[in-house]
Amino acid sequence: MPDDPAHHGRWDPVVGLPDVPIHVAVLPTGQVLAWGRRRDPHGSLDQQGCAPFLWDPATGATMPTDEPRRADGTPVNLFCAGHAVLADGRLLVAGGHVADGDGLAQACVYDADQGTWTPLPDVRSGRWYPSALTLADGRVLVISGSHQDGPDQPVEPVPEIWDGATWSPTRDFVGLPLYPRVHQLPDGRVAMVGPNPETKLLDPAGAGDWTPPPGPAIPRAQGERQYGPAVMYEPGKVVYLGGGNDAGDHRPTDRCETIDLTVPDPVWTPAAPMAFRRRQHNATLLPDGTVLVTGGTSGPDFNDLTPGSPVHAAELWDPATDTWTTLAAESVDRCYHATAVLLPDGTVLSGGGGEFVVGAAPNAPADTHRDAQVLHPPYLFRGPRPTITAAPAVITPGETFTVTTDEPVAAVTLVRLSSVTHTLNTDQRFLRLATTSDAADPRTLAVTAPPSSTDWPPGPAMLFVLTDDGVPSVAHLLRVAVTAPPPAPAAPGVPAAPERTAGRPARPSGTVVTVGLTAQCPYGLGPCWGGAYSALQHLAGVAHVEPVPDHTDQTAQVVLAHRGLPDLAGWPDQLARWANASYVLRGVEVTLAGDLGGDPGDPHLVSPDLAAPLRLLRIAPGHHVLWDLRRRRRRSLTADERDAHRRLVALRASGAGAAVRVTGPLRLVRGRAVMAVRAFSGQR
Ligand SMILES: [Cu+2]
Repeated sequence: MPDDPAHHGRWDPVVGLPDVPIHVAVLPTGQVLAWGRRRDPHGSLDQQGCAPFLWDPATGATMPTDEPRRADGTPVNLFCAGHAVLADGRLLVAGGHVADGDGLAQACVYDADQGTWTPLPDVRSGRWYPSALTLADGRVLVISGSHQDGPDQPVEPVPEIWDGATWSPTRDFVGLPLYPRVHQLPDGRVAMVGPNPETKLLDPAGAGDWTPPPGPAIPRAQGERQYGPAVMYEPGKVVYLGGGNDAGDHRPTDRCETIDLTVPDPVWTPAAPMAFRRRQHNATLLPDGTVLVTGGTSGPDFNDLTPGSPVHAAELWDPATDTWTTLAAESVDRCYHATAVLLPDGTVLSGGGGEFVVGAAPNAPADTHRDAQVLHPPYLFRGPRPTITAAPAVITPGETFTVTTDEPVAAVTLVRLSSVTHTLNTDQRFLRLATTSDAADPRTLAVTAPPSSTDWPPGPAMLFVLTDDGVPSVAHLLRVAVTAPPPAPAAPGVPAAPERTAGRPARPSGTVVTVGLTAQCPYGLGPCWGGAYSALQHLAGVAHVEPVPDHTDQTAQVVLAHRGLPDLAGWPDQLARWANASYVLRGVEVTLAGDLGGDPGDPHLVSPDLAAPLRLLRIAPGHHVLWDLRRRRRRSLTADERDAHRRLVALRASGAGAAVRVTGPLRLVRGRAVMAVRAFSGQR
């Protein structure tokens, strides 16, 4: 019965919206706040101002709302910001957009009751694609995001925490991914589970130390998994869904893994795969504890919109049985810049997509979606809905409270209000609450609130009751109060502004290797650096990775533990294991010193650092390791570079001094390393 909505759900018709809902938050008023990339849909993609609007699920009406401004009245563009729903129900938004890769340092809050934005003190640097997360004690972690520093576009390595009055830095973490997948754990720490393959834990108390999780450091499968969502489907339990790029065909994966971060030795464990490969998809927790996946593309390009590549069918994962059910298909591509959120009536709003630049040109206007579509999940077709007739407006962790319903129900659940952008929703949570029904009237329930604030960070939440058949009520909106103790004041000696290089070991003295990496992410290696930084550290022989890449040339610099050549044969597979095709190894270049040897017409470099004389060949355009990001191809060789080998041969023929320093790309020819000479210095 493919059309039976009780099995596959049903989509409403597409509704038009004033702008693309790239950033979406469900407000305590039940309305939805959204904004897109630009204030004027026909204007530049990089204007300041973003024209937020409200959408009322009850009436379908949209209306403009206040526009965020700095304290001096300058409008700010909240596109590419990170956001979190605060304990008091306001939405905190940090960072924003100047240009791709270059973020704003602003922060502000939106008050749904007033319909106004209020500026906060700036964050420490421009943050483009940061994540924000409400912590157990009500403070807010803001982490990652890139900004422009001359030609480089470094990712801000220092996270910071908002305590309601000031921002405080935590320990730095070089190599943060953009929009890190962060979640509050029941033990108080914050888990960063992606898109990098290695899971890291941040303790937001005190100085904010980072640790790997206990137990063996087992990376999540399939390496770097960009634009795959992570969902904490129970306190401490996370599922990572698809994303990334297969090292072979560059398509995203359908694979899913779970990790239970409440046990002593957490490991990523395979879960059932999705029916479709997906990247740029959204994952939404539903009132019955299942996880809905919508949209995304199955094609090899970053945001592959080739007909057939975007996935229109939704699917539903049940953590209790680890099974997937394919649901009805939506009408529109929902890929890059699409969003999905659970609405208080148990339906899901899926909207947006588009508004990006590939190379020099923006996406086709037809691929920009100023619209949304509502899914009625299968549970809404399985019988009459129960009704909550009374429930408190505020609950406190650990307490027991009373809920009355119009009929006996089988379960009471809580879903936190949340916000979403770029397949990232840090705040969404689900919990099944323990209940006892009254012996005299089963419609009166004694319900146990979440045990503690670490299990359930404070803030607005949707309370649902469900029938035996899993049919949910419309939510009762309430607020979970803060009970976690206020944070201990930072110990003296905590760095006020930790230095990027502080406390790092001295740079080793081995060969310096320039590594050409082509990022699948269209913004290049400057902002899209975290996965590459992490993968480079796993290459054989690498003792040090420079903390900031060269954005102009799209290269990274590593230092080997030894003098001599890098492991040319092993590196491509080693990189693929960790970075997948999120980064492709374009080639490596080194500068080596030695004496010229070999036939006069076929010079070799001879050095005690080299196991064998290194053949020096003429450079061809396809060898160049440096990249032209705008044109998306290797840089052209200059006349001097094309001529370098001829001049080297002439030097050798002249019989003049043999000591040279030669720079050029290395590659393997029939299993032997050769260097294409791009430049050299020596006696003439
Ligand atoms: Cu974006």
